[in-house]
Amino acid sequence: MIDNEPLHDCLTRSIKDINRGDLIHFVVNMADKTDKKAFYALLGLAAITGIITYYLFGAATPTPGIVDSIYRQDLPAAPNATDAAAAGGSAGETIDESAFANKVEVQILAGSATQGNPAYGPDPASATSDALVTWVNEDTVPHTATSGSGPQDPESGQLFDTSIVMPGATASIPAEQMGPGEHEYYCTVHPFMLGTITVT
Ligand SMILES: [Cu+2]
Repeated sequence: MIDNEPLHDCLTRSIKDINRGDLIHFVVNMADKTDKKAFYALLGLAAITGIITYYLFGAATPTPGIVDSIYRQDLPAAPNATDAAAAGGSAGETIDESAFANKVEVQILAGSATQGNPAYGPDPASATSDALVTWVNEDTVPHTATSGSGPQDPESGQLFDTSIVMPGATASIPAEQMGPGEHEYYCTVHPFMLGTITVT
C-alpha cells in the first residue's frame, strides 16, 4: 500500500494486478506445458460448441411464411381469377359474362388499403339493371366489395358480396341482383374503404 493512497484506489489497483497476474500466469502455463492434448481438446470443444449453437439457432429461427401462433386461423380458400368472377351473389352461381352486353367496370384502386386514399373508382359508379358490374383489383393486396355501410351494418353483405378479390383478379355481380337504387358498399378487409353504386 502506497502512503496516503486512498483505500479505494489501493483496492482497485490490487484487483487489477490480481486479474492481470492470473491471466499472464495462465497463458505462460499453457505455453510452458505445451500440452497438446489440452490444446486439441479445447479446439474440439470450441468446434462442438459452434456446431451445436449453429443448429440450435437454426431450429429456433422461424421459417418465413409459417405463422406459429395460437391466434392464427386459416382463411377461407382464396378464389382465383376464374372463381372470383363466379363468386358474386350469395348462392355463388356461375355468371356467364358473355350473356351481358352491358358491362360496367369499377376499379379497386392501387393504394386503397391505406386509409385516406381513394378506395374505388369511379365512385359513385352507376349501372343500368341489365349490366354486369365487375370490380377489378388494381391493388397489391386482397379487397372486397361488400354491400352495406360497414361491418356494423346489419344488412352487410346481404345484397351483394364479391368475397375476397385477390390482386389482379376480378369479381362480377349482375346489377339486377343489386336492384334499383343507390347502394353503399365497403371492403371487409379495410372497412374504411367505402363506395357507392347506383343502379337505374
Ligand atoms: Cu380492402
